[in-house]
Amino acid sequence: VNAIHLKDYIAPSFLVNHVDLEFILEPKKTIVTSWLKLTRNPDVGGPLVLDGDELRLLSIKVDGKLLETSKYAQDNSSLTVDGLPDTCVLEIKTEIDPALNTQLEGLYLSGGNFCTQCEAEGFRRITFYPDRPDVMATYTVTMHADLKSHPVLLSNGNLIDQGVGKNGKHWARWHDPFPKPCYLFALVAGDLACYEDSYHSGSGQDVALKIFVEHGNEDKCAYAMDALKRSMRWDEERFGLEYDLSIFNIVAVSDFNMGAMENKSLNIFNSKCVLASSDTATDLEFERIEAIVAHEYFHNWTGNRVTCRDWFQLSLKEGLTVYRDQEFTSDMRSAPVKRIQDVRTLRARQFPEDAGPLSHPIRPETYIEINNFYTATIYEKGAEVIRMMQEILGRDGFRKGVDLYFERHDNQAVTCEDFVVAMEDANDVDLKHFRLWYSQAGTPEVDTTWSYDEVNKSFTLNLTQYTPVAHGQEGKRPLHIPMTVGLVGRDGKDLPLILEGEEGKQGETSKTLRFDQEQQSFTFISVDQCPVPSINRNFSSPIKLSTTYSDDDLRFLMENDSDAFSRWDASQNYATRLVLRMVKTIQEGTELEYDSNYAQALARNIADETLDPAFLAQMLSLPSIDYVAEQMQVADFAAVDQARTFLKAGIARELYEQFLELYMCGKENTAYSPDAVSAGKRAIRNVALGFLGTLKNDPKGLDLIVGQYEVSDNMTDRMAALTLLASMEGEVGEKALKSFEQRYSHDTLVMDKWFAVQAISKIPDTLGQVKNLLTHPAFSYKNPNKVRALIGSFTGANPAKFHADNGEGYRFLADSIIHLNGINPQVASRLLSPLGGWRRMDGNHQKMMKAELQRILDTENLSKDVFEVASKSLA
Ligand code: HT7
Ligand code: ZN
Repeated sequence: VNAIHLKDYIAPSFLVNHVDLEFILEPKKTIVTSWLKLTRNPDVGGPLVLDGDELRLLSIKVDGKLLETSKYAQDNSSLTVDGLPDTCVLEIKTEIDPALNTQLEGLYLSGGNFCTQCEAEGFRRITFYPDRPDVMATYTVTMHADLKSHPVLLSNGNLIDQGVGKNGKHWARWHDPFPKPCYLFALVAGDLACYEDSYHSGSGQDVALKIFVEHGNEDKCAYAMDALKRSMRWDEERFGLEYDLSIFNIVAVSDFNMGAMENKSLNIFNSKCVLASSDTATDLEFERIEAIVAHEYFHNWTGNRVTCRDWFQLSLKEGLTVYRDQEFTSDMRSAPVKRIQDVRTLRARQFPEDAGPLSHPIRPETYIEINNFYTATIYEKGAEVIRMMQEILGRDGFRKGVDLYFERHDNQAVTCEDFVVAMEDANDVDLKHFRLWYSQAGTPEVDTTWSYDEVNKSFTLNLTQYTPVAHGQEGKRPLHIPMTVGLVGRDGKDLPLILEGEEGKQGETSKTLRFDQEQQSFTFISVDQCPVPSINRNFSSPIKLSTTYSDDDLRFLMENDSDAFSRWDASQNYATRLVLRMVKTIQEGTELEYDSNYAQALARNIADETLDPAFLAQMLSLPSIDYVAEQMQVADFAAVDQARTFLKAGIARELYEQFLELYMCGKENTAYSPDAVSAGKRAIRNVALGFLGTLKNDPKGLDLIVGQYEVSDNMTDRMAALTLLASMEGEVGEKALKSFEQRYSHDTLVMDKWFAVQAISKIPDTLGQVKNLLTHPAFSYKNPNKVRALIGSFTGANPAKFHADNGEGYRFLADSIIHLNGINPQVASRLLSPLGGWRRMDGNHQKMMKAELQRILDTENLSKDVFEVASKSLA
């Protein structure tokens, strides 16, 4: 299997100025004809090499003349044409079978509708083409289809002509005036309903907005549409970026490998990321829809107008666009809560990835299958790197850099380096050292100690950084880390900060230090009392921080830190500490003891009426089992689960009255609204209910849960109750699950929640239940949402069950991957990561996990996707 290397990049030998495409759409036999207007790239010699995958070549013509077979050569992944004139029109006719396409890459069918997915390398499954992002062309697309079964015909750009043909056929022609790489090409043909609106831009342009969905789902589009309009406005106001066409379409499909795709003016979405109503979507799903709609829309500039030179630069568009969507959500909702959620995701997904066998820098240097590199590192760590630049340059400086980036690179395919250079040039700064974040993998670990000098009234913070050797990368160097700190005085208020050497400056209360050596000390002067330092405020850098905080310090910060993120982080830190102490006790076989100090600090937060309920809900949410286990040398998921449950039940017992009151007082009699304030109120009530639910033999709590399940008028509350009930053995859980199934059996997206809630259940035989559900009529291996809901939730979100001592969780995952390898390799390989964590397990678990990885590798016809992840995981 061949690996691709960044160092081997060479520019394309031919450029494509314009593409004409014609599709005669039939489910089992679609004929695609392309006319490529080619020009030789004067800088590069060699023949024209086109990519192709699972295509049947019918004919090739050059400038209208049939090409003899001796003039071209074909293998199973390319078509090479030699001796072409420097400019010509190459006409290629191919045949494809969309009905057979279960990989969901290229042209495929979803619920009988034709749709495409071309990123990263799906266009080569439609026609022979230089399938690389640095070949940018304008497109004209003509499609013919059956009028009755496929009345809606869409592609990128503007509809320029359409008509009705013979034999019940019709056709449409679209033209996209913006040059684009082929990964942004899209086509949809189907029987779809349309939800319409319009947008009036700041400069006075009207844009027609349309969301196409399966008939019957029109009433679930309003929220996505509103999110789209707010995104368009926000991008104008925050970045001065306006939409550039008079039409913007979104199509929702049921079968989709990821969340959504930013094809120029024709975004295609997983229906899960569009459709929402109070009865079908939870608050978190509403929030996710808002963020994904925004993300795809923002790609119009960061990704489409300025795209990537090659796929090693993926974070150029993804990290930057994630950063933009995070900022959008912060502005739409609560900024601290958004930051907390993003850090939770980073710690849950990116940190383990960066510490494991698949660790890679945000600009990787090699890959086997690019689909495996749509990772938390490229996306989430990539966004953190952008955020650090904005922290270093300030908001205005960052904006100047972005402006210059667009001024220089509009309509170009560029590199991460080009982005950093624009930041430097616009601000006249040197980011040479900072660039290391692009090429060095691994999460830096920062150790801090501090001392207060009573006599000189000074406070010194000592920082040491170290990045562990990640897979394949030795010799880590210190990074340029922007470290935001504050000093909290005994009265709980921030002290003014004056750094030694900056005496003349007015004391701010938060300061971003430039920490760029292995060891550095920072001394603050005129500190009139011994403070508690608040370090890495707002998570100014994506690091693992190790401190010498006492329990008292953590409680103090939990109650006083003016930085909401650090206040929450102190709470997480403290709870993690407690759970780890209890794990030790469990492993030693001694009796667990409950420490009530943590609950008392939480109680003081509950009593603080100035706190936003959404933030309080975060304060009260304990760190996950995975997160705590991640802090151990040898992970023991069962013990962490037991200790965490013990702590949660202890807090519930101690703060029983407070939780009851939180639950009762938050009750609202108004109709459901998905806005952030209302969602925050539901969040805190459901957190309270979750605590009450941990108390066995508490009829009052159980009544509240059952009552909430039965009477709630929205999916957030119903799901919160069902999640608790599904983990209860016996009739009460079964009854609720049955009633939910009956109520929502007609709604495929809601049924995914029903699968997921059973897969994460704590009942003794969860795996048996999951296996039974594989034969449920609503389950299908061909639908990625179903696979992720049932198999992915069990293997990725139920660690205590997945790591069962008998190894049956591992066996189940390997069986599922082997089966899915033949259906959808992308989905199969994305399921693999839990097995890659074997190094952190004890010897017995290690052996079983490795055996399953080996069994996967021994499978015949293994896809590149699964091979790459499984082999790297085992290495
Ligand atoms: N840019 C999009 C990535 C994507 C994708 C990648 C591989 C295979 C299928 C895919 N579907 C979408 C989504 C985004 O980041 O906006
Ligand atoms: Zn994206």
